[in-house]
Amino acid sequence: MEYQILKHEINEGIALVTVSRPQALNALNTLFFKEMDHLLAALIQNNAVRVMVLTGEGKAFVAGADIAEMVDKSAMEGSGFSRMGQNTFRSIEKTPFPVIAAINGFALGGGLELAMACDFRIASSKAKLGQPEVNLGLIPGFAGTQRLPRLVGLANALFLLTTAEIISAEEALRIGLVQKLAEPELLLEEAMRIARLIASKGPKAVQLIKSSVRQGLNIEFEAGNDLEAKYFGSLFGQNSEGEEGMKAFLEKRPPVW
Ligand code: CO8
Repeated sequence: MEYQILKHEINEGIALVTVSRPQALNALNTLFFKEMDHLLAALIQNNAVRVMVLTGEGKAFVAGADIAEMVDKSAMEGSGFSRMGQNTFRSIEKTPFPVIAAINGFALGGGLELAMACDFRIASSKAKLGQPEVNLGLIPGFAGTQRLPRLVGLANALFLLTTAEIISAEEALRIGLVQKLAEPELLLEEAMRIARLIASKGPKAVQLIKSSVRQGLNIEFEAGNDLEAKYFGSLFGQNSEGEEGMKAFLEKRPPVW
């Protein structure tokens, strides 16, 4: 597929994906969702990919869903657009590898929803984040009403969603919406440093952590424990990743994954 909006490159197990539609502040349109679905499927098939970093080109990470595309939609078309975005963002959440959002600027509306579908977020100290949908007489439609309270708690989520307040990167860090800040010119370097750190760990263990944590959130605690015990066991045995990691420790050498 010829990508018009998404740029991507894969180096040393890290897929760097850039939303590149800067003339519209990377606003999310139907083409974006088609391209992202296609690219995610290709990255999942590629066993070399251990971590993905997602960022935006220009002064925005993503300034929201494309208002120009949405304005004429009927109720049914609006729901369809919402479903399309929800499905794509769910696919990001379900990738076997961790996905890091590197928030380089505005992350508004659908843009913050996209960042929230990633596993964690690093932001430029100049980034601005918010859910301004109510300014447009809308609500978030890409699962923002579901993910935001899970990430920052009920009251912080309702505050952001109902006031449409745009918050600074520092405030986002304070409420746990982002996990780390970096100077704007060092953001990508820092995101890649963290991606390389994760890529250096036991690859199967990293995948099983993502799967255990994400699946565990949606099931009973005891069922989550069962899942964890099953995954834990799968890392043991002859020629297993766990065997190599533990032997390497005891033999005082780096592991060979
Ligand atoms: N959609 C379409 N175009 C956009 C968007 C957007 N979300 N954001 C910016 N643009 C365009 C502008 O129209 C402008 O285009 P042009 O040059 O042709 O006039 C260009 O990008 C540059 O933008 P500005 O000139 O406005 O740049 P500023 O630096 O002055 O302002 C802002 C930056 C503050 C980010 C401003 O652009 C803005 O407020 N953007 C809209 C932010 C917003 O409201 N986002 C939420 C959108 S709604 C949403 O995301 C709902 C998600 C769920 C959808 C569910 C499906 C049904």
